[in-house]
Amino acid sequence: MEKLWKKAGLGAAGISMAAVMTACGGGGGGSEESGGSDDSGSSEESSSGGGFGEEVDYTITGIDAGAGIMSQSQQAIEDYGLSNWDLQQSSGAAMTSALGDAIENEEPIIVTGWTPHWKFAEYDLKYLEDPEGSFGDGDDIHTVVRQGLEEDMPGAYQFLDQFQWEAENMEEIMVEIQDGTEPAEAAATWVDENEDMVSEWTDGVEEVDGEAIELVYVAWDSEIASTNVVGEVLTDLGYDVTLTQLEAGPMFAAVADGEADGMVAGWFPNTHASQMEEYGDDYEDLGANLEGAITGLVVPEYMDIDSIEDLEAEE
Ligand code: PBE
Repeated sequence: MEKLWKKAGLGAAGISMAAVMTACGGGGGGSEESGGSDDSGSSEESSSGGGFGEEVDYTITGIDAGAGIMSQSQQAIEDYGLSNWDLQQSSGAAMTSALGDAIENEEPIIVTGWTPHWKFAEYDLKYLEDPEGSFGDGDDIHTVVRQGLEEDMPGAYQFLDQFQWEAENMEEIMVEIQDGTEPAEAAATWVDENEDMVSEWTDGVEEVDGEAIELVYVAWDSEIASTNVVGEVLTDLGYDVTLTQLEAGPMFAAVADGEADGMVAGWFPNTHASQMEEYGDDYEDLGANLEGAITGLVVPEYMDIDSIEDLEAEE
């Protein structure tokens, strides 16, 4: 993971992104809980790792099947010989709800996790080290548009090309949405409160009068936040904006086919490697809108485990 932290700009700080983001967000998990699980978590058992599989029923709590992080987790199951482990398919919302429940009861849980995400502000969490590199070494999140957009809608194209922010910006709005604000409303407030950044994105962009534009996204918390912010700015520029929620494959296909105008959810080069391969020739990649995104397996800090290597298949 070392490379990855460097990429995320954390250098050799020796602490996880999770810890950093918790510190920034001032979230509530409480570091006083870091003493390890006390039910069966004797240190012998922990160091053999055997205890963890049993405790979590050899289950990794995943998200929607089409997410790249699911293929990466499946790869990890192979790379680390976790043959009897089950990658449970659910959704981003079901995953965070299971995580919240587990933390409330201080129970063990292993989830597919990613940064930026509000969960690091809310809970004390850590990424498991991934010495085999099953999750790659991080991504940038790219803006991707249909062929011909530049010609058809130069203003929208220019704005989408200039849209760029940082993990902490995205996380702010994610926390707001998690706290119960409707995504569109949270986006509008965020845009109002971040005029300086937004004016850089719209610098030199001409306004229009009700031109229709459609963005596609998947209901991942990170993409709900970014897509709503971009939609809000386009609305302010005079566009008639439709945000359409799809599964991951159809999202890429829609932009590649020209059915949708664009999206801001391409995690390249690792998480969406297969989509890049399949659709990359048919869309236009406008480059990174956010640098230093991370995917991996995530556990609560109180779990006495540090690496995917510590997990074991049933004996
Ligand atoms: N994610 C969030 C996505 C990309 C954005 C990490 C859940 C995925 O795994 O495909």
